[in-house]
Amino acid sequence: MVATNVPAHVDGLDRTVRMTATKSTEAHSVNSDPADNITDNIIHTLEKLTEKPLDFDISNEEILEGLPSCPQDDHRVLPNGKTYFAHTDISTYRGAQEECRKQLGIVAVPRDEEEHQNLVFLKNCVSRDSEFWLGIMRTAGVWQDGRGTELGSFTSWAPGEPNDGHNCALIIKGVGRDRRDNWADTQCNLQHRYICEVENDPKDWARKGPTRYKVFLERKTYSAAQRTCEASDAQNRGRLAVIKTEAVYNFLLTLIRRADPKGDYWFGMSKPRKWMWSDGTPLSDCSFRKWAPGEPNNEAGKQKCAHLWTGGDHQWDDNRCDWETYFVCQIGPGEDCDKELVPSRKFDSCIRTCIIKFWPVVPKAVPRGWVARGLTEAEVHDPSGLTLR
Ligand SMILES: [Ca+2]
Ligand SMILES: [Ca+2]
Repeated sequence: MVATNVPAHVDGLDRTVRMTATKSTEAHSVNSDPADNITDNIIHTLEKLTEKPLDFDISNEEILEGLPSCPQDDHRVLPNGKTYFAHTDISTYRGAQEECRKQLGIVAVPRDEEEHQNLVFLKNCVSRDSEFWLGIMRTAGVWQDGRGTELGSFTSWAPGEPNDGHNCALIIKGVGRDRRDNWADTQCNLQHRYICEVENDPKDWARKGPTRYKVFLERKTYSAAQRTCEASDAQNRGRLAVIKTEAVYNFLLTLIRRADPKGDYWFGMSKPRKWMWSDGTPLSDCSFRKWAPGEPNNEAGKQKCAHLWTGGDHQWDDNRCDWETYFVCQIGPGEDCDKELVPSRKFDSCIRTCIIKFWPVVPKAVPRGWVARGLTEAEVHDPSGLTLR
């Protein structure tokens, strides 16, 4: 173990310098870049401190031990505002681009040395022993990123690369010092890990994970609001915001209360026949509910769209879809709902356990039929006192 023995003051080395020490560029082979001398100095210093040669094939953990700690949520915000999100699955190049697109980004391709070092750092946090896609593909002889933008002047090809005529590229895992963490061409249909890069969020859009949200202080009917959301993204990923988790609900509450705490806001839930999220998920597939007390009441049989109702402390209320009010849009996949607590066919057999587990998440009022399923009237009236038998 090399880094274990590194004295504390070495841990204070500037991150950039340290990352330089773990990284090599084409410049190493020609030995002309001033950065090369810094790298060699650092390696020499580390070797002296640890009293043994610094083997560049030391493991991920050993290299990382002295580095700034890896992000726990596998993402890294760059000083220029760009964010790298590491994925832990493997995919073909096209599959990786598809996943990154869902996240409103592209497979990462660094545009300068600083971005490259950040990318390599995050990649090595995820796995130093895997190869990662570089976000470029060669089309008609030109390397382009996931948005079709040509690769610029910055490159970090390993010596001699690209040399196989393949149309995709990867960041090389630990082999030789002059190849590790640099680029090489490879076949596009192989499967590798990948990191997505996402640009700064546009003005007025707030990001939660892979999804952006925006509050519109314009009064529109539910369907007009939905059209505005759809039109707000060129790639048709816009819709009225879906609120499948408590976390998203709380996030949106903050946004709408900042925008206008006295407003009502459409979100993406309506009842063509049964309640559906605007992404097509039936509400019954998810366990999260936030109905205001007594809602949904389908007043006059005409309330088929849901809003965050200021009269109910911004909990959900069903209302007429032709009513005009503010709304919240999302672009991106949103969060998956919690399906664990969803009643299933097995529900009857576990009613007592299930209701304890759900309460007060699902039933604001316990359905009448539940008395017949083994609960007493009193327990239905107040399930909070329910105990297991
Ligand atoms: Ca090659
Ligand atoms: Ca209502």
